[in-house]
Amino acid sequence: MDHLSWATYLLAGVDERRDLQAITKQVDELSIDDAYAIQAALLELQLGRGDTLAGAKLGLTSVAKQEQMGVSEPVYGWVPASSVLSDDGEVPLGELIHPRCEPELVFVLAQDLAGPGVSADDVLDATEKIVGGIEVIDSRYEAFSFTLPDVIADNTSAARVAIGSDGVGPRDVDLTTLGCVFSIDGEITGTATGAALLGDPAACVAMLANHLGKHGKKLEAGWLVMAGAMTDAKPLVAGTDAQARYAGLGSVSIRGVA
Ligand code: OOG
Ligand code: MG
Repeated sequence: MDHLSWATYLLAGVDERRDLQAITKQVDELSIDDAYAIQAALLELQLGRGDTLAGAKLGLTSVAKQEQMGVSEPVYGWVPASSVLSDDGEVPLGELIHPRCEPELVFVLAQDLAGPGVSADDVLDATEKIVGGIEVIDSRYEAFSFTLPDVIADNTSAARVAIGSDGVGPRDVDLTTLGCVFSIDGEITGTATGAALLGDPAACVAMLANHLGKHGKKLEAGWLVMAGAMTDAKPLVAGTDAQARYAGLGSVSIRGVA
């Protein structure tokens, strides 16, 4: 399989703000390994254009998201620096295809984390602080519909992310009971605690470090690591105000602008 040509196919969708037919509709088989190889080639293309890495992400770590997307396994991807929104939280919609937004806990790392063998405890030791965030996802596939390998190849739908300004030390909070209230235009659309993320957000980050270890990569000091959405995602259209309020972490807001 030609990983670079599929990466180029996906990047054209990003650049031209156009949705694409899923890869699995066009090939007989797309293995998970091939999907991560396409994802790696896509990242190389982005870095080759001057982007840098701000961190890494998990996706589909909550039952709410797995049920919404019909995919029941976690996925791992990258957070390019160009995807981090400025503090005003404005999301220019002309740059995106059919964005959705979702509340996420974000780990800011003080130390590298290299798998295999990384535990949830190791993650807490390596974390500087936990902050609240909102991810804007934007599947490059038609109808926001995909299989597991498709979404992996597409860097797990990553598009934009807003990061809160208040953080808390990883051992100054119980991540499993940390509550989140997500609202769209002032209406609460979802609530969850950290335990929604496979029982423990730190264990999710450990899984990501161990996944990267298999590919000779690691999570790096200074990176943002997004643990995955705690509730299902909601459409972000012009004028939409999305707000995520987190116990002890303050709130994060974004707004879709035409
Ligand atoms: C896949 C990306 C999932 C999350 O937090 O669950 C993700 C998608 O839903 O398009 O980022
Ligand atoms: Mg997400």
